[in-house]
Amino acid sequence: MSTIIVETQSGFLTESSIDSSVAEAMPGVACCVFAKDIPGSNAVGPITYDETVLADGQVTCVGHIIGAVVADTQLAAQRAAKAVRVQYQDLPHIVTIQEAIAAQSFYQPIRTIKSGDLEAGFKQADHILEGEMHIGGQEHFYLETNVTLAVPRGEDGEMELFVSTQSPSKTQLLVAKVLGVPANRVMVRVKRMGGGFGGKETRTTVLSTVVAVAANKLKRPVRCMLDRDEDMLVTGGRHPFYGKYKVGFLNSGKVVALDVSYYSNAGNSMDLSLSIMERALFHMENSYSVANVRGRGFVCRTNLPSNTAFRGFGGPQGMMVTESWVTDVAQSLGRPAEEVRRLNLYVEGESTPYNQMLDQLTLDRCWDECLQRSGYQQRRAAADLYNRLNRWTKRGLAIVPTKFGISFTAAFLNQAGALVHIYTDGSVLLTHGGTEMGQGLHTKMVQVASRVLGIPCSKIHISETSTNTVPNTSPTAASASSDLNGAAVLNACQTLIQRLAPYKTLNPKGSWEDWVKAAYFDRVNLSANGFYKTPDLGYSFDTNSGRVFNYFTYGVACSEVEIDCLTGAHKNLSTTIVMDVGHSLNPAIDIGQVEGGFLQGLGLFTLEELHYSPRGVLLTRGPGSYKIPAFGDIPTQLTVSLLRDAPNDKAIFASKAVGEPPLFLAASVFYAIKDAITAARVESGVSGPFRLDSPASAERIRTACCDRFTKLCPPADPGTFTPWSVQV
Ligand code: MTE
Ligand code: LUZ
Ligand code: MOS
Repeated sequence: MSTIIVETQSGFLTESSIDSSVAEAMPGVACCVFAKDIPGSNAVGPITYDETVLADGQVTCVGHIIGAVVADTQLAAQRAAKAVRVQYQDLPHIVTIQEAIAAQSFYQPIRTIKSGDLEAGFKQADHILEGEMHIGGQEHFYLETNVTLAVPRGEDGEMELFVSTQSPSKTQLLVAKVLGVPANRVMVRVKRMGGGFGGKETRTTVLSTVVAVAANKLKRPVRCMLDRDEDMLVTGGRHPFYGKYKVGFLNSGKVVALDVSYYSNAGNSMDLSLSIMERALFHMENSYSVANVRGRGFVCRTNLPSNTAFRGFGGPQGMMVTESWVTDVAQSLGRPAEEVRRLNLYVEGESTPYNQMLDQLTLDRCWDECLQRSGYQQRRAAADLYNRLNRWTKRGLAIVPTKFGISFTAAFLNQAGALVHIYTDGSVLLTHGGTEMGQGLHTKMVQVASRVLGIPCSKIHISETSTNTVPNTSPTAASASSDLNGAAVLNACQTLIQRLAPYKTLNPKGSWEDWVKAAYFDRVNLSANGFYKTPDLGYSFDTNSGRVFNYFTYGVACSEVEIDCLTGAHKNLSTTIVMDVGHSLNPAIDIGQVEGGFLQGLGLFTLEELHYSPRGVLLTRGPGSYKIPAFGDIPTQLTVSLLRDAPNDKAIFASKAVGEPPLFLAASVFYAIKDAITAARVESGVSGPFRLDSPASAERIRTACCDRFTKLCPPADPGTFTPWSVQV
């Protein structure tokens, strides 16, 4: 199957303007599928039903799916899809955040978090400065693109789907809605994904619902896997953000007031954009205590493919702006940024702007250990010397903390289930609500079951995730899956252990297999389900009270870079990370997660840049034009250590969530680059705060270096370096 993707800007589409007659007559073509073929509802979306399965009338972005062609081979389907003629009438459109602000094109509500007394804070301040920053979006670039196989079962409207998704339950519900059948007729199965990174939390239904409609129409199995260019065009990515801030601080560097506004480019539907903006606001102070603060979040409606969850879920964008103002404060006082960061770091017992008290805080331990392990002071001295000796290459350093809130911010999602069967030969089939995407969740869940049941991991098997074994599951997201599913697995295994206890007592020297057999012959239920919900959650924006997060994962990274002031190229010399993941369930997996998250963040903040035409056509649709990190981008020296002796009493076996938190630590590379640029500017006689947008691409580094050559060029719009692309 191949999808027909609109290649125009937002336009008005009528039935008569689609001509599929040529396509339908092509060899191998089984049929075309359009909105009229949807038996149930064409109104879909993960939370708000503000999307279509197949465009009907209005097309709201380049990449909005209009229809599909089903053929006997992929090639035949793709050829036929190109032969479908679509005519449309151009409508006004909004592409960039700036255009959305000008048109006041915002999704509602506009969120605000306020704490302290902003006016009094600014009065108390010795200095006030303002600044702004743009952070570009990011393509998920999972190795496996979106894919769905839908198999109609020919009875009672049943359909079975094999989907590469983080959300089997959401897929089940939406497919049922689109087919007009109850959810109990739709079974979704997920063996594993070749990476998800948030890109398969909701946007997978853009494809899976279409494949289901096609399979339903033909009453035959239909499969579709998007090509890379289609996947990049259609399924959206990380939200670009624009942040504007005003910060008040004392001569000492202590920040006393912050007024910040965030604007995100959400695209043509709501998707998860409100939750993503909320998470950005919940991270607006990163790891720093600010007594008087107001943060506002504006979610911009634009004519781009809907943006969605991406590792960090707005948190990194929120904290990136924080680090910008921290850097500005240090630069305006002429103080080392590292001192200003340390001075403002939270201490135990303080509260966040959303009134969550911080206990078991390990930020200071991570900070001190990172400073020491990286040899920060020696490196600083060596870099200063290097910079005195070199005019056109400069070195820079930055040490950056992070604090990441663990829980879905929508409280109801913080639940999980498990189903455990013991077979009479003693082998165990384990199922839980989470999906495997390379993060090692299944390995960790087997470890949990092994520990509770007291049997080796080799006796336990996880086959897949499916909606008919564990129902009503939350997406595998928010880094919380081992916390949530781990506790549900623990719950189920404890039930089984209790049921087996009498047989163990009767035969203490027996084996696991003996007890299982004895229980079976005694007619004991050897299958149990488990359930867990995170206790004590329930934040309200109206009252700014109630717990948002179960706990926080902390980390600190120190990075050193070298920039070439004349080309804008840079080298990542070293990064030292200290991460608090509690008592790690599996240190090998967790270190891999820290390294992977860091590298993905490094791509976000220094390499990856989506280019759009002024009409909103995505130009970067493959690795040839979109640069993701490669081996050479890994810091020459990269050290990851997990903080010792830091048990977490809020999650399974004293562990902590790890998946998303380390991504932001790549900001240390960005701010090390900014530090190196600062050294270059000083030699040109320029000092004080300056704007640097993300990613720190070669163009941005080069132009920010501000020397006699850059003065020859007319000043570019920040972030806009080529006439054919715009910053969205
Ligand atoms: N690691 C790999 N290898 N592949 C992925 O797709 N997704 C990340 C993170 N680590 C991802 C990954 C994201 S966005 C999240 S939310 C978590 O894994 C989800 O899994 P967890 O809850 O089990 O940590
Ligand atoms: N998904 C979601 C998430 O629905 N809510 C969240 O809070 C969240 N956080 C991180 C990643 N995905
Ligand atoms: Mo991750 S962005 O929560 O899938």
